Amino acid sequence: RAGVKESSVTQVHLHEQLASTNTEAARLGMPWALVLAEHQVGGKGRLGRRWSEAPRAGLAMSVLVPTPPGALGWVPLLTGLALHQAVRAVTGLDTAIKWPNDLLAQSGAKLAGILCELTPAGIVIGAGLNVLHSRDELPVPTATSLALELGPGAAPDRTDLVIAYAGALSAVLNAQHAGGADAAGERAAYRRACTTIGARVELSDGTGRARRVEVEAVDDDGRLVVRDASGRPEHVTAGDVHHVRV
Ligand code: BT5
Repeated sequence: RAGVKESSVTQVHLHEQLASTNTEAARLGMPWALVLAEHQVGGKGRLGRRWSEAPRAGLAMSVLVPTPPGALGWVPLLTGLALHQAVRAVTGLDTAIKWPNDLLAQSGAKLAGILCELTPAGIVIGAGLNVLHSRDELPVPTATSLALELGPGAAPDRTDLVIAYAGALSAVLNAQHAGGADAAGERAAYRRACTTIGARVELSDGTGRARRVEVEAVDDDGRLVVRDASGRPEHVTAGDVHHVRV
């Protein structure tokens, strides 16, 4: 990738307790410093929702990266790809990416969520991953953890996951920055791992209104291309999808 400066995580800030690693990464304002918390007590989800953690069971990780030129819509999606790759590299588990970036187990239960926030200093990329949780430690019935998915005796090492994620995140973002075939390769990898493409889903726009649509693709801006009953294609930037089983 001649001429493109490669970036990667340069520092790790490990906190015993924080309200939100995203808030701390924004406050710190240091590009590529990875902020971790053993216990995140005020975790933020998307659209004003909450992300719940059990102490020392999950991973809450945030990093501020300089805002890349163009293609901003792909940053949250490629973050999902990086986490998917890290989980596979460390545990062998093949997770499904639900657009834009939830990681689901094969059962459809949620393993991880991602929140990207645009700030004047750059994009704060936050990821929450359920690692060691027992059933009782999970906040909602729709959640699962890597330990539960892998079964007894196979609890993955959280440090290994942090290292794999930091490496994968810098690799996908550097490739996106390089453009051309590198960027196209990452987008193709995302599309392969994203099980929302080709699915029939309930699409809600955050106001509680939901409709059933068919998903055709993720376009070059990272938007979902859907078709409703009228057959008219539409490009969706934000919202929630629920995979519908048929
Ligand atoms: C997300 O939101 O999935 C994004 C979560 C991002 C969390 C990370 S942790 C590090 C960084 N710092 C932060 O403050 N945030 C980021 P959303 O799609 O809105 O999903 C939230 C919903 O998922 C909640 O309303 C619950 O129903 C459910 N949920 C909450 N905690 C969960 C968990 N640990 N596992 C699975 N589902 C959970």
